[in-house]
Amino acid sequence: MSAARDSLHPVTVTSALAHALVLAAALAGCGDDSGGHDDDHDHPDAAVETPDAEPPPDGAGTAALTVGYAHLVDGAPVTIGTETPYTNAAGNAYGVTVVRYFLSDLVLTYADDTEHEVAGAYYVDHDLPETMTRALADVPTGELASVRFVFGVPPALNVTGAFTAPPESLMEWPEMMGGGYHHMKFEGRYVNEAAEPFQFRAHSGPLSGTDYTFEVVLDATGHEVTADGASLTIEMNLEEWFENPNTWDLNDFFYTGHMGIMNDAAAQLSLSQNGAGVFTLGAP
Ligand SMILES: [Cu+2]
Repeated sequence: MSAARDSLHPVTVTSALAHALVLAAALAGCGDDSGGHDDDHDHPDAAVETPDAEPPPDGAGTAALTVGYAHLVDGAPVTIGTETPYTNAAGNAYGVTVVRYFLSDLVLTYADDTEHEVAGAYYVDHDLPETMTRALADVPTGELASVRFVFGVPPALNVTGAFTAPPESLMEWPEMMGGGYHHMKFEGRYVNEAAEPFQFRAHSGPLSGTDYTFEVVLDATGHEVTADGASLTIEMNLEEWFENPNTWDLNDFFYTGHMGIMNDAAAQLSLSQNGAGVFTLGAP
C-alpha cells in the first residue's frame, strides 16, 4: 500500500509555485529576524537578487551566503533517467530517477570557534531547481573551519502536519510507521540478477522509535565568508549510499515481495551508516 503511494510524486507547476512562495516567505522571515541590524539590505523586497554589487554597510560584519546542493555519481553531476549507466560497489548497473531529502540545523563553525546556526529542516529536490540553491542572509563574515548539519528531519521537527504545503508535505511518512516525514527518497533502476531492470526506492525515515538521522561534519578550511558574500556547495555523492561500510547488492534489498525498505529496520540502519560518507564540500 505504501509502495503504491510512494510511486506517486506529483511534482506539478502548482507545487513548484507553492514552493517558490514558501521560499519567498522564508527569505522574508530571515529579514524580519534581523531586527537589530541597522543596514538596509534585509527588506523582503531585496530578496530578489539584483546584479549591482552594492558595498556592504560599514561594520555590519555579516554578508549573504549562498548554499548550493550538487548531486554527483563517481565525481560527476548525476544524469537523471531510467537508463542504468552507473555501476555500484557490488557490481550492479544502476541509474537515478529521484533525489529528494531534508538537511536540518545547518551550523557554520568559524576559525575562531564561533558558530552560526540556521535552524530548521531544508528540503532539497533534484527536480526543483529553486531548492538546489539556498540564500542565507546575515551570515557573519570570517574564515570557516567546518560546516555541519543533520541528515533528515530530527525527531523534534518530524511530526505529521509540520509541513502543510508541497513539495515538503509530499515527503510524508506513513502513519502506521510512526508518521512524520521521509528523510530521503532516492530512487532509480538497477539491473537485477535476472538481467531485468528493477526499481529501487531507497527511502529513509523514522521507524519503530528510531529516527535514523545522523550528523555530518565537513571540513571547510579554505572557505571564507567575506564582506562580498560567499558560496558553499554541499555535494551528495550518490554512489556512497551503496558502500562504505556496507556494500549494497541491490538484489538483496529490492525484489518482488520486497519492493522497498521503509519498513526494514536493518536496511534503515545500514543506509544511515553508509550516509556518513555521502557528503563532501565543494572546493573553495
Ligand atoms: Cu517511502
